Amino acid sequence: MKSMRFLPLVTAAWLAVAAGSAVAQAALVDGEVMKVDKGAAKVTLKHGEIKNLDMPPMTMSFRVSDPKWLEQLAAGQKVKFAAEKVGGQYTVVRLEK
Ligand SMILES: [Cu+2]
Repeated sequence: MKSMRFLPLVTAAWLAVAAGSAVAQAALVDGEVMKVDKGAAKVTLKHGEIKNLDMPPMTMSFRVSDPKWLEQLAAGQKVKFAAEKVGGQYTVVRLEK
C-alpha cells in the first residue's frame, strides 16, 4: 500500500480547509452576558439564533477559545460572538463587544 504514506498529509490538509471554512461561515450572533465563570473558563450568554449550530435563541454557557476574553466581560454586557462546536463542546471562537 504505497499510497498510504500520503494519507496523513492529505488528512491534515483537509482538516485545515475544513476548519478554515467553518470559522468563515460562522456569522456573528447577538448575545448578552449573564454570568462569567473564570474558574471554569465559561461564559453564560443569552443568545439569538445561531444558524451554523442550528440553535434557536436561548440562555446557555459556552467555553471560550481564549480565557483572557473573560477578564473583559461582565454580567449585563451586550456582545457579538461566533460559536462553534469544538471537541464536542460549544465554544465562543470570536467575540466583539
Ligand atoms: Cu444555545
